[in-house]
Amino acid sequence: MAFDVQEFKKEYQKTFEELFAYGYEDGSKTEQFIALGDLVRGRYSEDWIQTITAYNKKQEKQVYYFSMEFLPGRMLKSNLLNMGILDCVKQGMEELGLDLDEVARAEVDPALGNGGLGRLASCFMDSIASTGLAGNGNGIRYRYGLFKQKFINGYQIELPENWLRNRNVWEVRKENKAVIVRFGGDVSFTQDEDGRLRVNHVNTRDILAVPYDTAQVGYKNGIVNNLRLWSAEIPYGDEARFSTEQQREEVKRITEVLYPDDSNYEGRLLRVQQEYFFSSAGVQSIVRYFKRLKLDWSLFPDKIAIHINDTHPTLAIPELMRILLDEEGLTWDQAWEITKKTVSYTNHTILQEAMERWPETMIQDLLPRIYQIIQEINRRHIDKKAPLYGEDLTMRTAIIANGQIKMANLAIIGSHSVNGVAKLHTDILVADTLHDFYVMYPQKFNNKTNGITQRRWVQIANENLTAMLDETIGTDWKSDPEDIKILKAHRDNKEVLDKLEQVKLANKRRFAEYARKEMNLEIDPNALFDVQIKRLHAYKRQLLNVLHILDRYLQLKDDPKVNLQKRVFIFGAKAAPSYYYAKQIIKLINAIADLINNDPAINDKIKIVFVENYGVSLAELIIPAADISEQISLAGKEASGTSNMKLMSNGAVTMATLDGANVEIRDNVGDENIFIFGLKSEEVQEYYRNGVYNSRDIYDKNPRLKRVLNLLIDGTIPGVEAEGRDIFDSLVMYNDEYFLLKDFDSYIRAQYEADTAFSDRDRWNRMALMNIASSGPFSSDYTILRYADEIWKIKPQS
Ligand code: CR6
Repeated sequence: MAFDVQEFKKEYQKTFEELFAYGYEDGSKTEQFIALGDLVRGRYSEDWIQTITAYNKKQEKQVYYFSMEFLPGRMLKSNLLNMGILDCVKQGMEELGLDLDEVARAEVDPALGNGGLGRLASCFMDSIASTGLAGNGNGIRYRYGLFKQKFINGYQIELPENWLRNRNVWEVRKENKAVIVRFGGDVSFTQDEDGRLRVNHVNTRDILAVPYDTAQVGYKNGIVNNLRLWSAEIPYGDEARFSTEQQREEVKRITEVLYPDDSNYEGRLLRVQQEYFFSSAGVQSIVRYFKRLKLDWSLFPDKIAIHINDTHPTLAIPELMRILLDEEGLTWDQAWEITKKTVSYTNHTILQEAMERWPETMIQDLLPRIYQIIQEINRRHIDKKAPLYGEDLTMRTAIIANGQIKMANLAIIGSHSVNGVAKLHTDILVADTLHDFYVMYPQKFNNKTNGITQRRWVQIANENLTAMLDETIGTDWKSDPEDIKILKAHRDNKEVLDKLEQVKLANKRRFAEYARKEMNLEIDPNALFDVQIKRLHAYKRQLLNVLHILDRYLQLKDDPKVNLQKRVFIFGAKAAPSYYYAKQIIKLINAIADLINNDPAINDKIKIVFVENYGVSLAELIIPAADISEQISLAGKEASGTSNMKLMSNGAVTMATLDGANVEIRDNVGDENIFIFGLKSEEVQEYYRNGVYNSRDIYDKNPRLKRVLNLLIDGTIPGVEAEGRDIFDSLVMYNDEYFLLKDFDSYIRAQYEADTAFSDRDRWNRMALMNIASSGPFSSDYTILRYADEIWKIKPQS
């Protein structure tokens, strides 16, 4: 794939002219990007073919990662980096009078995911290719990604995100690989001459699933894997059956738009159609591949692993059963054995509102044959387990109950592995949320703590830090992330600490520039940048952050001379459009920003920056500029978190509750390099169990907190009369579901410790250094190797 600069320049000019019939100098940034994208795709295509051919020839076991969401971010620089030609292309572009970064920004950031779960899937795709594993992604090619967020008068407004407006240079439409997915219809049975039952499934509504493939380039290893996203279309030759505009619209609707909910499920018909659509298409194309190998069906699990990312693709289980039973004529026991051995499942949340449950009648109408199979799985499960575990426990694990189908139960029963995404999360699954299943299947449960790819989150997002690390510890950390620990040897090296401070300052200036240009806000790069970037959710407690800001505000109002560290509070968060409370919090934060940013008495000691339309690209700008990483969810609620890992890798110090992967971050950096506060998970559990929490009581007895809370309702903050009242009531009158009031004091204390630490530059730089140096174990390369070794049973290619 290598180039020399001259060769690249020639090829780029040629590609551009062939595409647009004029010189690149006259092209728009978008055109310049498209030409570069086309050139790059052409450049890896040989390796792409080669990789797939080799897998097929060697009949290597392959994993298929089924995920409703992938959140790759812009792909140009990531592909260039992994191909090992980033520097060469950068120089070539420069010699052509172009700035690679500017051209790269013309790529539309495809927001085909909501948050952590989708981004994790993309980090995993990068790591699967980069560690040399035979792996494929399987998902949906949404016509519209997650909505674009705008603030109007401080309120969130959602606009459609037409990410395909300028053509997607990375995807390849594979019409010849399309499959038919069937909905509805009538099921009946007839008996063959040999006595076998034959299933007749007729009068179905048939939808064509067309795959669009995108290369997943491994890091300097020549491996190029495949991500397959399916699009719904009218079957060729079947146009007559979809003669009205409405019928045609219904087909297209299936892959039209991503549901904008994060850790919350919407029990809509269209959503379950999406889930079956991509699960069925994926399973069908896998079976088609396996059949070409001409092996005995019993070898299926030796060649194929299907991983389901949360319960969204769970219908892959009954779909595989259906194909093996109805189309391939296997017996139930054979099919069941194969299915269980093939499928594994990751749970990403314990929140009840995120647990998918579908009305039985909905599934029965939409997928009559799948419904029968689920019923049979359920019947056999109960028959088998009730004598062993008793009626009560067994019925609690039933797939169908009270007219609902519980997807997590189906996923656990129909797979051989169930994992959580951080140690604490897995412990809670085992001890509590999924305890009944743990009693039945202890061997299925395991932990796989999430990870992130430092290729995107350090090498691409933070070039300053990358250069500084290369200079200080060499370049091995790029291929072996653990090697970054060598940096610890420099913890007392003043020169290195100063350099690190300069790197951070440069990144903060870059963000300040953005705030000035895009938001018309002046911020001081020397202030402490305090960052909370994640979806807006009550359990993530952005409001606790707000209470701290208001507390500071009051102190400065009382005494403008009070010795407080100058801080810039940076927020990025989208709220699900129907999540009313979350949207009220957005409005509140924007109103407080207006108030404080424009109050001359505060004298810039506090600035609040709430960026619009937070996503992967903005994360790449903000994370390298962060001093503090806010990870302040109520203990037990955040399954893992992954921004915590990205921020630590970039030298931010974590302000954390002992939740999700924060616990493991603490274990790695040590208590002196993190700020821990708040209730522990067991304490929260205990409060829920004995029900003695009384937030009103705390409000009455804590004058400092009371004063802060009263700001929400006393007119101090203009324009939030309704929001302020509702939020106040949720905390004080309706007993504060997420214990903000309980954790307030210890949070404030931790924040003042952070102020003190920050004012000692050497101390702070050392903390930042220790965070970077301890971030290696959170590489998704290691996470993925553990999945491969312990769950999928596949080995890196040699
Ligand atoms: N919302 C968890 O809440 C975790 C990611 C990826 C989440 C978050 O803590 O880091 O998954 N859960 O494992 C779901 O999406 C259901 C998330 O992103």
